[in-house]
Amino acid sequence: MKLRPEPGIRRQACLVGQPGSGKTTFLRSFARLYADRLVALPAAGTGNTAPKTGDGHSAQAAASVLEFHVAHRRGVIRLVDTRGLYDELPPHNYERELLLATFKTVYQSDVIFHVMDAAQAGRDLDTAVSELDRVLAAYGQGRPGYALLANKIDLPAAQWGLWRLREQFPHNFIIPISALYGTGFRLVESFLSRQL
Ligand SMILES: Nc1nc2c(ncn2[C@@H]2O[C@H](COP(=O)(O)OP(=O)(O)OP(=O)(O)O)[C@@H](O)[C@H]2O)c(=O)[nH]1
Ligand SMILES: [Mg+2]
Repeated sequence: MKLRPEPGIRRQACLVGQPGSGKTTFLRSFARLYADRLVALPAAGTGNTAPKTGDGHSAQAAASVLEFHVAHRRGVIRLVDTRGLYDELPPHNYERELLLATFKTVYQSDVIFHVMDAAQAGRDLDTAVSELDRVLAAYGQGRPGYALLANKIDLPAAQWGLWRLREQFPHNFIIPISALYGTGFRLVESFLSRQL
C-alpha cells in the first residue's frame, strides 16, 4: 500500500529531472489547464508528519518547491514540483536531506513526470541525460504511471534530441512537450487522467 502524503489527497503526480530541464515552467503552465479546478489545501510540510532536518527546516516542504491541488472526479490530485536532481552527492546534510526528500516524493507518487531537456539532448546527450536520469528511467520502465517529458521541443535542436532520447529510452513512454508554449499538454493531461 502506498503512503498518502496527507488526508484528502487521493493521488499525487510529481515532476522530477535535472536542474533547468523545465519542471517549474511545466507545472506553472500546466496548472492553467486546471485553472477552474484548483483547490486550496495546506502546503506540504505544514502538517505534523513532514520530516524535520537538523536545522529545523522541513525537508519535504523545501523539496516541494511548488505544488497545485486539482479537483478531479476521483478525488483531489496533488501536482508537485521537486528540486533539480544532481548526480554528485551534495556536501551538506541539509542538501542531502533535500535529495532524499525528492526520492521520497518520487516513491510516493502515483504518476512520475520525468522531465528532460530535449534541446540539450540534441546538443550534448551526456549533459542532458545524467546517471540519475538513467536510474529513474529504468525505475519507470514498465510502470504505467511513468512518462518521460521530452521538453523544449520548440527549439530546433530538440528534434534531433527527441530522436536521441527515443533511441536511449526505447522502453519508456515519451511525450514531446514545450513547457513554455503548451505543446503536448493535451497528451499529458489524457495520460494523467488515464492513470488516476
Ligand atoms: N525554449 C524553451 N525554454 C524552456 C522551456 N521550458 C523551460 N524553459 C526554460 O528553461 C529554463 C529552466 O526552466 P525551469 O522551469 O526553471 O527549470 P527547472 O527544471 O524547474 O529547474 P530547477 O528548479 O533549477 O531544477 C528557464 O529559462 C525556462 O524559461 C521550453 O519548453 N522551451
Ligand atoms: Mg524549478
